[in-house]
Amino acid sequence: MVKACREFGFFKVTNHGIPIDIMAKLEEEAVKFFSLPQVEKEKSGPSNPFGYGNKRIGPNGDVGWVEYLLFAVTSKSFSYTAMPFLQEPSASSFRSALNEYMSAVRKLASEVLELMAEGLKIEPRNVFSKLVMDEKSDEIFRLNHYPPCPLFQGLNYSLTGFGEHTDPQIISVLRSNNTQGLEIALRDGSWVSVPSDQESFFINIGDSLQVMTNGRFKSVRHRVLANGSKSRVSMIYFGGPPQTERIAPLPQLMGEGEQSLYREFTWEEYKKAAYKSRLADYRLGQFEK
Ligand code: GA4
Repeated sequence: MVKACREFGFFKVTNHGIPIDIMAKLEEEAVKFFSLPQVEKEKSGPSNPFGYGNKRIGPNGDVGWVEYLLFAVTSKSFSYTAMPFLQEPSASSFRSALNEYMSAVRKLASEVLELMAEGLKIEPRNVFSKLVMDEKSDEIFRLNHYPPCPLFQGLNYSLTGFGEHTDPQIISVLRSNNTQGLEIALRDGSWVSVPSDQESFFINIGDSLQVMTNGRFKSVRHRVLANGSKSRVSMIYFGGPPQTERIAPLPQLMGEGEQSLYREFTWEEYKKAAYKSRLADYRLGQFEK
């Protein structure tokens, strides 16, 4: 795992013990929502920064062939303020699917983070996991729908579903249906397509974990290409620390005389900077020493 985090900032988790039913149920609810008439969906939008979004990504002009629901999670529970339909009694199955999925995936993220600490031989075992498990942790949840784009079917050209970027948080856990599209960048800048696997989870190292490991782990640049004929549905959990948390290399990881590659900042500051940036920007650049 440590090798994968150093080389790719990315890996796949199999045999995780989370019943496929939990993923299938949430996927079904997501598909139901994205199949609603556009006017209905728009009632929960535009996303700024939470709610229903269509083609526009973030506040600075990025676009993609994607529609999505972005949820804020505060004190471990979903906030539906931007999404009136989810407050209706009729949405109770959607809400329970979200809650069930979220608790399973948060636990998985925490276990994976503990294995990372173990792999790095640092104590305590929960140095990373305690940040996302904290009552005040800053968690985001995202449902993405990449509709098929028939115009591009059979053509040797691909449409960007979600443009290249790294995730600002500590860790992201992604699950998608059986439609391909996710690509990750290798260290030499080449792009590799990740075969879809609806029973597994994919882990992205985020910028904050890169900083906490003083660059040992790399946040992974990734993107999604839209498919000509099949729709892709993905669900992503983003685990961030509490707003006031200082993001800095862990002292127990630093070698003798090793200096931090980054100047000090809090998660709140980093997020603020992220929301001022374009999707593809190298956001850690302005925090490097
Ligand atoms: C990338 C990771 C998460 O999807 C996200 C994204 C957020 C958004 O879609 O609103 C951002 C993007 C993400 C990074 C830079 C900013 C913010 C769009 C954008 C241009 C929810 C997040 O936390 O950062």
